[in-house]
Amino acid sequence: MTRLAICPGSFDPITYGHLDIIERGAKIFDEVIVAVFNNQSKAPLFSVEERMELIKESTRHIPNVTVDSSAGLLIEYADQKNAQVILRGLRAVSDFEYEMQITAMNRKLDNKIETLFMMTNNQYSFLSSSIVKEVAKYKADVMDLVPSVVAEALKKKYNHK
Ligand code: COD
Repeated sequence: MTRLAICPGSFDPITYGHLDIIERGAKIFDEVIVAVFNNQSKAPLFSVEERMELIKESTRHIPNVTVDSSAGLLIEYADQKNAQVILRGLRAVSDFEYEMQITAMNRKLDNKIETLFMMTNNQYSFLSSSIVKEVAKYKADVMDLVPSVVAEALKKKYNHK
């Protein structure tokens, strides 16, 4: 049986923190689908297509990773794909409460699919898409935080030369 994990998120845009979770997941599972969803509580900077393209460029080196998107419920998507696992990253205690809520709701909707959490790599524990957008907007260097294609895309979005 192919062991398939879905790595869902808004990825607006993908950061080295996300990429670390995706790379580590790809070592454990036969296949990882990075799936872009809209988070109702976040207004995205990049369109779904732009986010997918940035993830594709950033994960080109990982052969068992594919990129997809969905406008539906995560648990229904995971079920349609016959995934065994939803893979999420955890940074700090502040992530925990939110993750517990969505995991509990997903389990109520479908209890076959497990949610697994991977602790962030220490060096990325402070890193989030929001913080990257905040500093990129003010022209700070984000090369250590995101793949270079993402840094370029941020410059374009904010009309920086
Ligand atoms: N280190 C490690 N992990 C990280 C880091 C980092 N520096 N940064 C982010 N991550 C992890 C996050 O913890 C998360 O696991 C993943 O990477 C993606 O993060 P985000 O911020 O891009 O994604 P979220 O949290 O906005 O994603 C939420 C979903 C879009 C998955 C959620 O809203 C959803 O499932 N939407 C679909 C509709 C649905 O089913 N809703 C019902 C849920 S109960």
